[in-house]
Amino acid sequence: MAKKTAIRQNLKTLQRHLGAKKDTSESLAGVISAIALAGKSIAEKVRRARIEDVLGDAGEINLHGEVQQKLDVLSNALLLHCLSACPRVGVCASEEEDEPVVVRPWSDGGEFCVLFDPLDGSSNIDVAVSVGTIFSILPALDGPDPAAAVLQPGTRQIAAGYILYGSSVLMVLTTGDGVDMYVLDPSLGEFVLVMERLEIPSASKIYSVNEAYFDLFSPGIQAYLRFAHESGYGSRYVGSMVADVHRTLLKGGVFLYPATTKHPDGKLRLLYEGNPMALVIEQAGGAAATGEQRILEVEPRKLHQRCPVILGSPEEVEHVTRRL
Ligand code: P6P
Repeated sequence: MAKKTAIRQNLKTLQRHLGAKKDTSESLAGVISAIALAGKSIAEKVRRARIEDVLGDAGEINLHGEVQQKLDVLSNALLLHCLSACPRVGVCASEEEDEPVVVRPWSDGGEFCVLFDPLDGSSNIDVAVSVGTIFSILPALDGPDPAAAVLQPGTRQIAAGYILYGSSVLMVLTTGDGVDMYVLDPSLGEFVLVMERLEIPSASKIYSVNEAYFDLFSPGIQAYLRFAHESGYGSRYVGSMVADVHRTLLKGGVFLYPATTKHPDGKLRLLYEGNPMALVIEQAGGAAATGEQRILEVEPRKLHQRCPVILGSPEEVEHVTRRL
């Protein structure tokens, strides 16, 4: 299990904890609070989805050719609304938006660029499987084209994390000095700190991959999977990145979405899935690689570019990468 400092007494809300952190400015805390506010609304919509009949697809196809779920569209709108109302947000970029959304220029206080996947794994909602919001916060850039700020490598992230809508609603967040976990307390309507400075187990015999693609994987990935089968590893795969990464963070192991012959860059998006998850895992003492380099060092070329993802316990990631 992840090492943790159990927080029993003097409950700390997200806002109070961020206010006390030396590495978190008031303006950054304001952006994170805006994400938390949107997350509370999304959590309510996800919980009541079947009651309010917002399940199923919205009848639209997004730019990736994927059927947009109604809740994708709603979650995207909630995040854009809450972030646009935050005076320090300059640019937003979303899996559900073709292009970046410029909210306000640097000269008007647009200090941060926020990228997000509003509801990752949304195709699982109809069967009540955990889904999540993934977010990445970069510095905005003072220049003629504010939207250019989205194309920065993951090492430039100021903060990153996810909100998991599961058996409980929780936020995992790093602002560059360790990883903290908050749970939404429904009686308070607040995210409350429950684990501080999480550390991922250095090794754990769990691997998480969609083995249906075995024949499409590279010989190196196939060799790793044979090693795992022969070494008594357990397999866990939810098919919702936030759920699979969260389990990996707490229990250790490795999560893989590698390149295949059909998708040479894998399926997951670099800027709002790979980078934020890589920062969280590295800040918890883990490793996150594409198979060729650290995910955080990939130089982005396009907003929606994909990247292979191999992340988790350092020893488990090494078992994979040494075979590639
Ligand atoms: P596959 C969900 O659709 C998602 O984007 C991620 O949350 C998840 O890790 C991946 O796709 C699952 O993809 O090909 O295994 O169904």
